Amino acid sequence: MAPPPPISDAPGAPGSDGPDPAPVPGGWRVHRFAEIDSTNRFLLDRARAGAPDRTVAVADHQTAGRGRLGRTWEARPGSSLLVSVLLRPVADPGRIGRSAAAVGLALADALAEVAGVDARLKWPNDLVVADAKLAGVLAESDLVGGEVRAVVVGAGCNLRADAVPPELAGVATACETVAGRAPDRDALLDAFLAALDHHLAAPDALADAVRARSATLGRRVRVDLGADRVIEGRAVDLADSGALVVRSDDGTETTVAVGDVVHLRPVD
Ligand code: BT5
Repeated sequence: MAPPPPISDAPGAPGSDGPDPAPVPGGWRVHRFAEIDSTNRFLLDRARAGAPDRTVAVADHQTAGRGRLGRTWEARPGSSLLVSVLLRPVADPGRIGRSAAAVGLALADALAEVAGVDARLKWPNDLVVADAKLAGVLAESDLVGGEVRAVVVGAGCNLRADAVPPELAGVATACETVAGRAPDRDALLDAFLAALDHHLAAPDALADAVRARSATLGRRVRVDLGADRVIEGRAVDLADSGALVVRSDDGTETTVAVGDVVHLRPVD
């Protein structure tokens, strides 16, 4: 029997927002775009229109890539992996955080396998190499009357060195910079979707896998909670929900569900 085609070769509606493409192994339906505003925006609209679990969008370029909290994601055309996945069903409230964790972990697995890059997970949703940001993950949801109908998780990962916006040189990095060359984007996408399939099938193993790859656990951190609230202390645990537990110097433990973290001591 012939082996299944790689996911990246799937007949895939290039640049299309027509019907969802036929599924490939793993059940992924991959929409491909040369250019789009945001793959997350596209999949949230598809989600509201009833698109199925495991619909995927990949773009060479985004003109309005989204970060968290209204921030933007920027990358030159063709320099990055820009991918979003739509996940259903989402009955339990912890699912959004877990979906984001599964995506971050799957991307880290794929980077190790295909690019020879050892990326760590910086809470809540970054992939870093020696504290420089290699990739960012953004989870958004389709909420109807307080009920989560679908989660869309997007990841932007810098492959070529020119993916890094010039103003972020020094705080961000790319595969080409850390490994000497940029991996093939479609090979990385295939490995990412295969790894995501694996993590989604084993949700009970997810929290420990995230802890094992965490760049944040054990570190001294400053957490910006928004509204001028900042705490400082040691990151002592990751709750199964994905929340970060920070122990301040006076021993108080705070469980942080949403926030931005600064790692205060350099990596060993
Ligand atoms: C993130 O937000 O890191 C989530 C980024 C998710 C992007 C993907 S691309 C595919 C999908 N479709 C979308 O529209 N979005 C997702 P946050 O933690 O808020 O970080 C945003 C910040 O990262 C920006 O304010 C910049 O400082 C920085 N940044 C922007 N572009 C970057 C890049 N190429 N490399 C490293 N850092 C970058």
